[in-house]
Amino acid sequence: MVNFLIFGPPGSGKGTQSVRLAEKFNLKHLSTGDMLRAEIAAGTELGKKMSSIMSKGELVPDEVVIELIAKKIDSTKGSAGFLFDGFPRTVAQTVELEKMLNKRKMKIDSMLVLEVDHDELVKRLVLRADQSGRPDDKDPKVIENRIEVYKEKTEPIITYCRERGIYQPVNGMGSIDDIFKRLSKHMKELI
Ligand code: B4P
Repeated sequence: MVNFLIFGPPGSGKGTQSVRLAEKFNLKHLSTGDMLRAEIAAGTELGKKMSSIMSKGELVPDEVVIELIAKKIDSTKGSAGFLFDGFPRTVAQTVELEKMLNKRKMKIDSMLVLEVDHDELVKRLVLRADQSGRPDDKDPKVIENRIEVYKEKTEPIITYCRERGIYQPVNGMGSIDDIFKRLSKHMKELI
């Protein structure tokens, strides 16, 4: 199994690229954002609790996403590996993910980091707000908060992964097809 993190600030294209990459390389795509939105849509107790945190652009508690991911890791069979999208988002989540994978004789093989200018991030999210109906895309202040939260709580994972030799920056500017080709090239080297 080969396991990838797809990483980057909100609006960098993680979700967009993950769907295509998972199909191309037969990877199991695990998006904690999608899992949390599914809980909200289903009206579960967890969804109700998490919805106000997410609509403010804050991170939900580490233990919540760790549990969601742990369940999926154990129930997945037949794929060439995992593509983690939007997880981990804190160093604590990264440490837990490593533990979960190590226990199952796996590791994080590569962290692909999409690099996108700030103005382009905001532009993409504002544009998406019209179609997605996501409360965290609708308010420009929430978008800015998500980017701030990323810098403060999520970006430190880059240093952590760089020290482990798995950090791979990728230019996330340009067309969706061009970025897909760049990401595919890096993934092919490992699969
Ligand atoms: P996510 O669902 O991960 O939301 P996101 O960061 O906005 O990324 P997303 O994948 O949706 O957007 P993308 O970059 O693909 O998280 C939502 C919330 O859930 C978080 O704020 C947090 O509250 C919570 N959460 C999730 N995981 C968590 C965790 N592990 N711990 C704690 N809390 C967690 O793309 C955005 C837009 O750009 C799209 O509309 C797309 O069409 C467009 N786009 C992409 N590439 C483009 C390109 N090249 N050109 C033009 N447009 C492009």
